[in-house]
Amino acid sequence: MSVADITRTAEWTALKRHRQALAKTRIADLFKEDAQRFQHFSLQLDEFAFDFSKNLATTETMRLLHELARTADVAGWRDRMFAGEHINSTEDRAVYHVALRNVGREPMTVDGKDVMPDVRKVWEQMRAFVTNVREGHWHGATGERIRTVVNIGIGGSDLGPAMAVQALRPFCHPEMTFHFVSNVDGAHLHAALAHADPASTLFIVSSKTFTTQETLANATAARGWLTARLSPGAVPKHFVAVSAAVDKASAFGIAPENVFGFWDWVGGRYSMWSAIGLPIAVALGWEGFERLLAGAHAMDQHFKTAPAERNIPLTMGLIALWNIDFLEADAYAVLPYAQDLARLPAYLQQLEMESNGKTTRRDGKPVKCATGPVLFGEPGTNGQHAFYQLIHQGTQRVFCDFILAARDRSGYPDQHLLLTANFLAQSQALMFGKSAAEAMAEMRAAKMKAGKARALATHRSFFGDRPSNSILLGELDPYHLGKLVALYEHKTFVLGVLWGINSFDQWGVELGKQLASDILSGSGVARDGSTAGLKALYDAWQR
Ligand code: G6Q
Repeated sequence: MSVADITRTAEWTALKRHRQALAKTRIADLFKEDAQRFQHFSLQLDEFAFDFSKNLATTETMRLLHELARTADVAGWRDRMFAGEHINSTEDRAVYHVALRNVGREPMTVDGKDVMPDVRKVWEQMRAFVTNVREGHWHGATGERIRTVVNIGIGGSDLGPAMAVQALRPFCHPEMTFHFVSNVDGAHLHAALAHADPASTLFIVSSKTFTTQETLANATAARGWLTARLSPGAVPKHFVAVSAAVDKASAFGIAPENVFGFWDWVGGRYSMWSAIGLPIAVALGWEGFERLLAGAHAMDQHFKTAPAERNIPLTMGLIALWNIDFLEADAYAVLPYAQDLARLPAYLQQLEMESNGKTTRRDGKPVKCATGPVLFGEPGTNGQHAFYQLIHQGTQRVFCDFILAARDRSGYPDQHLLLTANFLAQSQALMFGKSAAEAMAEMRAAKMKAGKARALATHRSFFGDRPSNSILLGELDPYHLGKLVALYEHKTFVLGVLWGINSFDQWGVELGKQLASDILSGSGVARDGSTAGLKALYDAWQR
């Protein structure tokens, strides 16, 4: 089993000491010392490369980090996850999303039961449904085929499918439109339905519990919209559900055969591989969805079997820990150089911040080191013209992941060359920076007067030495997206094990939900002056 407090281990102390020894070393120096640094500090899994060479990490750093991983028993925890043990201790559940993409034939058991027959049964149900809808055999109440799909869900029942359908846009059914409605703000539903034709619209209500306030409110409003335009009897032809609570979905008016099930061993933010991925499967077709699962499965197999020093999720987790706890990074930017990955940072925000944004260890004691950082991001090159300024010259230390697909499907190859040049240039700029002397020399070479150049030199200098990883995919297709997302999942898990926290619960989101109920019922408003004052203004402004 893992140690309770990782910061009290000899390996942690050795890393602290090692960090001091590197105090005067810059990342760029490491490239001068080792002409083969890229080969030594990058890992590959087919057409998937993870380059961590632009980090302040030496062979000794990696040796010490791997020692730490052994002490924390990362491999043991990984094996317990793959064995279906109840590693989600506070909810007493297995963490078994890896079974959902087990495209091999081996059984996978939870509590002594092979879950694969049930998983395959839902795959068959999904496959039949997806084919019917895509080929126009599923008819709405007036006999129309389905052209618009509206997924209603929130959090884990929204972010994965919304991210993946956008990421895989070139692979989606060309004559169908997909909307994802999550926010309880009616504006979100309104925007989705503004141009929708009820006769050809299908709603997928996605909720593991079928009790989530936002989802039920949106689903009820959508049902009202549909029945007002068609008829109350139209509901079964226009609503299906994805839920672990079949009875509750049936009570809503959804035929039990149109409820796609999943299980309590699937955590919300790890659920896009389950029936929660139904909109992805409708968009891509069943084979495309299977490719997504196969890509994730390939990463699972790699995580499970690759030796520690060649293991991509383990290495990525260790490098993140090094940046967060030893190099004191303040934040973490995920920067996809792919417009279609625009929702990836939001997806990863939930994955990483809900999983590892915690201060209590598994043993109930407080953690003694920094845990999950603030994660943010936007596609490059847009981010370059917005927040990269702070990453280059701000006082906050941000470590970055740059992501690019080598082959492009946009049909604009010249633009892909520009995109690629920017992807490569940004991590280079972060590493090298520019000294005031270099800035001065540049300005003087451009014939600027010495006084003006001197005044501007510090403004135009960059610290450099900012760490980053680069991830290069062969192509942004279902298979590679599966690998990419599974990589981030396992890296998040590795970090949780190292910090000694449970990455699979989310008690921190409960309090706000409770207070919203109190406020809705009126009892919570007078609890503090600010709330009471705001509510009084709100009421006054209704008139
Ligand atoms: C994720 C969380 C959370 C959850 C939503 C939706 O890990 O559990 O984001 O997915 O609260 O819950 P339901 O699917 O039950 O509506």
